[in-house]
Amino acid sequence: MHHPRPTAAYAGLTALALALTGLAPAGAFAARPGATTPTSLSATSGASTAPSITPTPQSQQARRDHISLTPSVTLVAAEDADAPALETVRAALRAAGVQRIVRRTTPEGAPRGNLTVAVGGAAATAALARLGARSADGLPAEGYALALGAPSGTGPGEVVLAGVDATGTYYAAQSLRQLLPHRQAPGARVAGTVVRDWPATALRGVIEGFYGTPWSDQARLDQLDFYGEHKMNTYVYSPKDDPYLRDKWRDPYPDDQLAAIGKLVDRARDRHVDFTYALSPGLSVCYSSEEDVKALTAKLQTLWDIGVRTFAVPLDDISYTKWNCDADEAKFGTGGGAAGAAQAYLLNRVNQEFIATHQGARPLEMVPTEYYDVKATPYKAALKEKLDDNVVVEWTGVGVIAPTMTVDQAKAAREVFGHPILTWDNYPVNDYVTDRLLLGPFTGRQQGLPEQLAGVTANPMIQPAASKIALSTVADYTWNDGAYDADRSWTAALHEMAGGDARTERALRAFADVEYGSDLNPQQAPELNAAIEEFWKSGRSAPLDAAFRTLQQAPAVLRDRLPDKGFLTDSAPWLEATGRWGTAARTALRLVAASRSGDGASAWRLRQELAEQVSAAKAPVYTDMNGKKIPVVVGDGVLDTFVADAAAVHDKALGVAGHAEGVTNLGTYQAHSPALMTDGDETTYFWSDGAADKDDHVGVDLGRVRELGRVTVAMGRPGDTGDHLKQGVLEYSADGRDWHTLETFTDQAEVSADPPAGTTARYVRARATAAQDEWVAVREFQVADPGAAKVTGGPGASAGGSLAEAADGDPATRWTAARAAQPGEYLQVTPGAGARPHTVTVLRPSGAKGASATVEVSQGGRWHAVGRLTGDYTRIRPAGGALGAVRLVWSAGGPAPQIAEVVLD
Ligand code: LTM
Repeated sequence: MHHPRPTAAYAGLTALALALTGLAPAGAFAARPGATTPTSLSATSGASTAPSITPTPQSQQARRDHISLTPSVTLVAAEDADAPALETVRAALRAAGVQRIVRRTTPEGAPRGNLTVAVGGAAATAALARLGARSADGLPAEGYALALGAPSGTGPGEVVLAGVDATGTYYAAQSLRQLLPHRQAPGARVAGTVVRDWPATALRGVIEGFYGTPWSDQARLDQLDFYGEHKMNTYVYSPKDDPYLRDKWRDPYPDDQLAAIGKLVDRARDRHVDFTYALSPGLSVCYSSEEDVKALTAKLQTLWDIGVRTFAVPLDDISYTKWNCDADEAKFGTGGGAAGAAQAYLLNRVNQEFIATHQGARPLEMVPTEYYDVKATPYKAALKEKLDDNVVVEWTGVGVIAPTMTVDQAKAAREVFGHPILTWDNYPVNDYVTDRLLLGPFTGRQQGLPEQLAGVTANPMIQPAASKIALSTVADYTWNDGAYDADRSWTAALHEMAGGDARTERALRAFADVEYGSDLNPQQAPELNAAIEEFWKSGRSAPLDAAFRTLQQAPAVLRDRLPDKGFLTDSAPWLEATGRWGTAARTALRLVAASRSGDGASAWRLRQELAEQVSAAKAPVYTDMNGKKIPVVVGDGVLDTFVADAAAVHDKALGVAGHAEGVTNLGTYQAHSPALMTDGDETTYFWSDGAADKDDHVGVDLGRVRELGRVTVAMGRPGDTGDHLKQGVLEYSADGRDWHTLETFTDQAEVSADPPAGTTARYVRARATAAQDEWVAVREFQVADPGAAKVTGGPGASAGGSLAEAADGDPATRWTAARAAQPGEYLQVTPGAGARPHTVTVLRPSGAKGASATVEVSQGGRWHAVGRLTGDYTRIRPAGGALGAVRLVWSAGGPAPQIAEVVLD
C-alpha cells in the first residue's frame, strides 16, 4: 500500500506571510523527498525549546509566539467530535494546570480571556487559517494538523486540532498531550508550533504472537493505552499458548473469557486501535471439510458479535507435508503446491462467506506456512494464483528473526506471494531466548520499507511492559521511517519510560544497555563496552567505576522511582542480576588496581569476593509457564569478559598461567558459553547455536606461549555425544595465525593427542575440515602443562578433586583435603623443570585459616622452616637464593586443609 507523501508544509509561504502568521523562518522540518531532517526541533529552532513529540512528526515548525494556559479554557468541538480525542485533550489540559474546561460547539461568544482549543470542524479550519497553517486536507488516512499560537487579537492564544478522520484527530490530541507541561497550577506558557503529520504506512502495531506465558488482560489493556499514545493502530491477538486459538480452535470461548476479550475490543476501539483476532486452525484442520469451514466461521462470528472487525488465519508453525484428513489428499494431492491450494481454498471460503458478508469487516489476513523467505516455491505459487487478491499475507522478512529488512526484499515478497504484505516482525520477541530481555531499539529496517507494505506488526516479548522500550521505537519507525534514528528513538523511549526523571533515566539506560543485544543489535551493552575499552586504554578507573555503580544501584533506583511498575515485575530477575553484576564488576575494577599496585593481600581478598559475587550475579532465574527455571543473562560477553580480564591481570601479577579461556568462532546457544569448555566441570558445556561449517573451530587460549602437554577434547553433551565435530583436525599456534597440525580425527566425540616434547603454543583448537548438519557441544577442552609445578604429599584430595589443583596455575581452582592432617604429613610443591623461584606465595580460600602449617623450603639440598601460614595470604621470600621445593607441614588435627594456589616465582 502506497501513501503519497504530501509536499512540504509551508513550502510556498513568503517571508512576509511568515511574519504575518508568526511562523519562525527556521526550525521547520518536513519529510519531503530530498529534505534533510534536523536531529531535533530544539537543535534547529531559534524559538524556545519545545518538548519533542514521539513518534517523530513528519513536519513541525516552530512559531515565534506562545500560548498561555489560562485557568479556564474554551473547548470548541462539534457534537460528533471524536470522544477519545476530546478525552485526551481534556486530560492533557488538566494535567497542565487548567482548572475549568468549557465545551462549546462554536467559538462565537467565547470569553476573550480564555485560551481556545478547537477540535475539528469549521472552527478548527478558521483557526488554522488565522495561524497561517495548512489544513489536514490531502493527507493520508490518520493524518492531522495541530497548531498552537497566539496571532494578534487572540489573547492567550489558540490551539487547533484537525484530523483527516477521527483517528487523525485523536493523534493530534496525542501530540498535543506531549507538548503541554505537567503543572499543578495554570499559567504555563507553551511555545507556538505547527505540526502537519501523517503515517508512513497504514497498519502499525503489535502481534501478540509468541510462545510462552500469554499476556494478562490487565497488561493488554495497558498495552492498548500505550499503542494509542504512540499512534499504533493495530493489535493482533494471537498468543500461541491460548488453547482456544490453536489446539481447541473449534471450541467456543467460555463466557467469561469471551467477555474478557470483549473488554479488550472495547478498549482498543477507544484508543483507535484495530483489534485483530487471529485463529490458527492448522494443527488439526481438514481444509476440504464443510464442517471445518463452518466451525471456523462460527468461531469468528462469536468474535464479530463482541465487536471484532479484523480477522486473521495464521498457518505458521504447522506441517504442510502431512494432511490432517485423507479427504485433503484426495482433493488437493500432495506437496507444497497442494498445501498452498488447500490453504487458499479454506481462506477463500472464509473471505467470501464471512468477511464479504459482514459489512464493516476489514481485509482478511493470513500467515503462510512459508513465512520467512522470498524463494519461489510451488507453495507460494499456489497462494499467489489461488488466494483471493484482497487477502493480506504476513511475512517475517528473510529469516524468522530477520536482522535486516530491505525495500527490495519487500518488493520480492509482494511479487512472490502476489498479495499485499504485512510484516510480522519478530522483534523484540524473546520466546526463543527466554534467558534475556531485548531492550535495544528497532534497527536494520531500511528507510522506504513501510510504504512498500500494508503495514508492520512487531511480535513482542513475553514481558509486556518491558517490551515498551522497543515498541516505542517500532512506533517511531513505522510512523516516520524517513526521520527515524534508532539511537534518538531509543533515548526518547527511555526518557518517556523514566517519566522525565534524570536519575531514573540514567539507571534505566544502563539496564537497557546490558540487555541491548539481539539479532538486530549484535553488540551487547554498547555503552558499557565503550567505557570498558576506554578504561583499558586510558587506565582511568573513575568513569568506569561510575558506570558500574549505576548498574549496581539500578535495581534500587528503578524500584523506587520508575512509574511503570509492570516493567519492574517483568524485569525482576534481570534487574536483580544487573545490580549484582554491577557489584562484581566494581570488585573486579578494584582487583585490577590492587594487582597493579602490588597489594597482593588485597588482590587475593578481592579475587575471592569477586568469585562469590559472580556466582550471585548468575543466580537469578526466570520461571517459564511450565515452571522451568532459566538463569538469566545480563551484559553477556561484556561484564563476564571484564571480570575474566581482571582475573587475568591478577594472574599475571601473581605470575601464574591462569585459567585457559575457551574460544570459538561459532555462535553460542543460550547460556552455553565458550567459558564452559574450560571450567573443569564435565556436566556443563559450550553449545553452538547452529551447525558447523568447514573451518569453524572450538579451542582454548592458554594466555601465553608455553609447552603443550596432552590435549584432551570431550565433545558432545553429557549423556548425548551426538553434537560433535565429525571431521576435524587438532591444531596449535603461537600467534593465532600460523597453525600446525597435531592430529586429525573422524567421528570421535572424545579426541586426545600428545604433542612431541618441547612443542610450544598459546592457542590450541579443533577445526572442522568439512561442513556438517550437527551443532557442536564441548564439555571440556584441556591442555596439560608439562612445565607446571608438581604437587605431592597429602592428605589426599576430597572426592572429585585432585592434589594438583593446589598448584595448577589457576587460583580459581582449589585443593581440598579429604580429611584433617595427620602428624608429619605435608604438601610438597616442586617447581617445573628450568624454573628457579625465589618466593613462595600461598593463597588459601577465605575461611580456611584453621589448618595451620609450617612453611619449609629446600635450598641447596636442605630443608628449613621459613615461616608459618598466616591467614588467606602468605608471601615469603627466604634469604639464601633459589628454592628447590616448598612444603607445607601440617599441624595434626584441626580442619581439613585447603589450598587455592601455591605460587613459586
Ligand atoms: O514468526 C512466526 C510467524 N511464527 C513464530 C512465532 O510465533 C514466534 O514467536 C517466533 C519467534 O520465536 N518465531 C516463529 O516462527
